[in-house]
Amino acid sequence: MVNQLERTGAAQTGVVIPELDLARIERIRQDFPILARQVGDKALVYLDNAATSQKPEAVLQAMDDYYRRYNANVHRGVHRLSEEATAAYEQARLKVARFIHAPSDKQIIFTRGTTEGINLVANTWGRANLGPGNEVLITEMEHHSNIVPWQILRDQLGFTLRYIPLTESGELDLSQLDTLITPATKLVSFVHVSNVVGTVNPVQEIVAAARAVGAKVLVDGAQSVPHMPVDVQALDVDFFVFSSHKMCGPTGLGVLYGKRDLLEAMPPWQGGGDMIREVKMSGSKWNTLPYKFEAGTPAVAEAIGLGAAVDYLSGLDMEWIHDQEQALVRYAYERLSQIEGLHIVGPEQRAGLVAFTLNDVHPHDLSAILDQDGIAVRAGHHCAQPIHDRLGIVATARASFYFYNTPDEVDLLCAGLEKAAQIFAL
Ligand code: 7TS
Repeated sequence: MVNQLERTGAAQTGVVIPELDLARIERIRQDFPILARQVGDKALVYLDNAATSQKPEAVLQAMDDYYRRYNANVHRGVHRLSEEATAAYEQARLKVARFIHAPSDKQIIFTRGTTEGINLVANTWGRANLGPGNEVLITEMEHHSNIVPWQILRDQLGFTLRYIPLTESGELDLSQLDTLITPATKLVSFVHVSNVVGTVNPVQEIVAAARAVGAKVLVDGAQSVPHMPVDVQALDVDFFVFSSHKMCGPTGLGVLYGKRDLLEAMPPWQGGGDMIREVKMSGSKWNTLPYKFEAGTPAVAEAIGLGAAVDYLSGLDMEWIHDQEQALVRYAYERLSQIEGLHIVGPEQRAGLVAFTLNDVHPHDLSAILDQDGIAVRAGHHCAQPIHDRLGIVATARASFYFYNTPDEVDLLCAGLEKAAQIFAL
């Protein structure tokens, strides 16, 4: 198999980024079987990590081991396999709690993903607390998963949905925050890190404004938890949601963290096995946290996989991951800025992703041309149409990085884009 670094060769460009530990990155790449694959006759250059990350051997093995050695349902049987499965499932919950500094694993609810976490809060806390005269405040840079559930609920319950606007540079315009957050505001729900402009939002500032009027805060951490240390207690948020598959874990699983008193007071959402303490024909009593919100057989293998992913990321160290990505995205920003006709959306100070347009080439065409060189980027509106509307563009192409990406891959991306610009200039 061709060694990615040799093939693309930092030496070719002579790029030296002192903050990047290329030797360690090269070792880390060996942990990800998929990074060795070819796309056609080209080595894969995977730059679509905001959509989903790749999975290290440790995660694949943990899930394989569960299915091969102790596959059983959890919280049910008293047989050995079920006890082992239950222990591993609950151990994963504990690992996640520690990873985001939650005070207790009882406050970690396993969901299907970020999307389901937001829908859960909307359908339980939202239905119990929102109505005419109330306001929910979101932002113009939300992923559809933090817009549509609130629109559906607004249409049913009659509250008002408002948006924090964006500045021209793609940051939240907080200058009007005191007129946007009023005593009518019951919830402020916003993204920690934008999946389009890469803006890192000032959670604490918004939390302080929300607290001043007694509003609750939900933060969408889908693009932050995989890439930086997150402490939900330091952020002082009421709800925090994220997805396993963007942080080296499997698909089909996510996490909702909530403050204990809120979760205790919230009614359940889905009914079924595991979420009850007692069922009579006349009615039922709910189970304790976190099971009240986990109806039915949970995603056991996936939780065990996420536990392994958390161990893997912690082993690398989240500070280190963040620093590496920051160094890489600064380099990418600089290189991309030099390409004629290329327009980057969003601020210079950003998380590890860059969305852009190139002249008037459609991003899907760009993506198709890059794919011929084995380069995977995403094109489209990235499930965030309102921010594209706000920025006056229909679609962008987006390169999103993770700790296993290299400057050579950035160089290949730039070479591919220059080639695309030439093709479309003809
Ligand atoms: N919130 C943000 C900020 C996201 O980036 C995404 C997924 C979601 C929520 C939804 O996560 P899910 O796991 O429930 O689907 N974002 C992307 C993306 O940028 N490209 O593909 C998926």
